[in-house]
Amino acid sequence: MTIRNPILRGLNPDPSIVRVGDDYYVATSTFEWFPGVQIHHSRDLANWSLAARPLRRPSQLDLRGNPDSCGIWAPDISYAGGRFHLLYTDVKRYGRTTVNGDKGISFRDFHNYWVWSDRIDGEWSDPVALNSSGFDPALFHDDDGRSWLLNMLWDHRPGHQRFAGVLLQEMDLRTGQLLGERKLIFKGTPLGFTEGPHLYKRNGWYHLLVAEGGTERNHAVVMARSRSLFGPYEVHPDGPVLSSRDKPEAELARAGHGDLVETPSGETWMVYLCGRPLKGADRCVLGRETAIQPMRWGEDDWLRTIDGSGTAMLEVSGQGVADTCRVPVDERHEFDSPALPGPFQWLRTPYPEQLFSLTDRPGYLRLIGRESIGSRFTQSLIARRQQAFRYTAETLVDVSPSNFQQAAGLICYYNGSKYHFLQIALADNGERQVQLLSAIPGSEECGNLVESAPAPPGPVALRVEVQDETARFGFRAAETEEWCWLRGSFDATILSDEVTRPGFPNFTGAFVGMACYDLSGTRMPADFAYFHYRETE
Ligand code: 6LW
Repeated sequence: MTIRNPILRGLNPDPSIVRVGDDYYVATSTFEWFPGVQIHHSRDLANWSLAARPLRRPSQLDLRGNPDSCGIWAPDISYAGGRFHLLYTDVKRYGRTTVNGDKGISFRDFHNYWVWSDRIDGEWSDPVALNSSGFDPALFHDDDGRSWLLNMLWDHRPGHQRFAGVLLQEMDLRTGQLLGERKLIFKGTPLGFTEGPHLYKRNGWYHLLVAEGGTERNHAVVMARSRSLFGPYEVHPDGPVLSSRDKPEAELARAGHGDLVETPSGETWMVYLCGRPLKGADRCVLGRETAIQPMRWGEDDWLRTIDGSGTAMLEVSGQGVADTCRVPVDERHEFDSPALPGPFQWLRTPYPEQLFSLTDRPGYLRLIGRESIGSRFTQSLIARRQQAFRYTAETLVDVSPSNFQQAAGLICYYNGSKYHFLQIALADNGERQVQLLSAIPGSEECGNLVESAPAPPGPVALRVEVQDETARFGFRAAETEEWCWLRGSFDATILSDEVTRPGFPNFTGAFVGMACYDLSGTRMPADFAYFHYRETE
């Protein structure tokens, strides 16, 4: 059987993996999207399905106010003492990256938490706050029964190395209390940007695995080892264990941020994040995705890729029976159940009832018009990840704006400064129009009205067709078959990690879904009869 990477197409970075018996679980970042953290399950490392989104309750998480691409970073999943343990960072402030290498103060706010559950799909505990010294927390359960918290250290001071290395501190696994002093056990290699630490013990060696080089094209998995938990750690003699930094033609670019798992037969596999830039634009519209490949331990007790080249592998042979034909996703949701279908998420708030209802009008997803597109608080936007370079998405919306401050429709969204929104709104003459708003970083902060056309009466079907770099938008009356296409095509690659205002993070990948706003504050309803997402590659 052949596994084709990425195993989680268009789904999320910073993977952490754990095996319990014959079940594997991978946890990934969800940023400002709610619920927090995504956990996928597999029994053969090839076929994966969504198993849980653990952070759902207001007592667990509130992302209102979090900046774009902040929120939940790099969860770490482990199993000890008969429980699943999940650590994660809630990033409240990103500040600016070192634009032009500026050496000013770099204040950022990272809060690390621990939650646990007896079952992966059970109710996870309320979070215990651990520390705020840096991001990417992880647990190491030593064979003496003690557990240790790792995280990268952030140094905000002018003229200091911002990625200041890896901290270690003992943690009481019953209470989450941190014990003793924190120790800096590794300062990183000249690649810099040391983050994503994980620890493993094998043959009396403590093996430290980190991400370095930054999450763009220089990303790498780096390892070091020591006979002592507290170091000193000797860096792998071959350099990065896995990276695409020197392989510009690699189909899996940006390879880094890994984690290891051992199979029941004793094989070691690594999950890691990667990016697949669009050929024509060198932009990752699918964001960073999760890949996996087998590794091998040498006689010298160092880990390497199977061929020792450190290359991220597009196809790997493994166990089990995989759907290697990789059936493109074709999902039509009719919203005929009181539960939001699995692929959909919303933004920031732990109170989804303020944004939508699946019961107010049975058979419809009712969005409640709230704040503007891009609001960091209460924005009615329900969407799913774009998971392929070519797809169509279609919905049918029944909405009657009564003033120019209200609109609803279909949205291709990355963040508040990067989206295409095909909305139904009122023109100055009071007639309903189909309008396309596009927000492009570096142009007008919140976007421009780039196209409009009279809307047909009654419910309106809205459609987007994305073919690699280009998107086109259409609409029709509910009872007709003929699509009316807006003039021209639009740049789909805006919705990528690489297009940005200087110095801001872009970590989420692109989404497609439904949105509604009502700036007049009367909470206008917009009823969506279905959402059909179909991949065409
Ligand atoms: C994550 C860090 C990283 O916490 O990006 O690529 C951050 N690595 O390890 C957000 O995804």
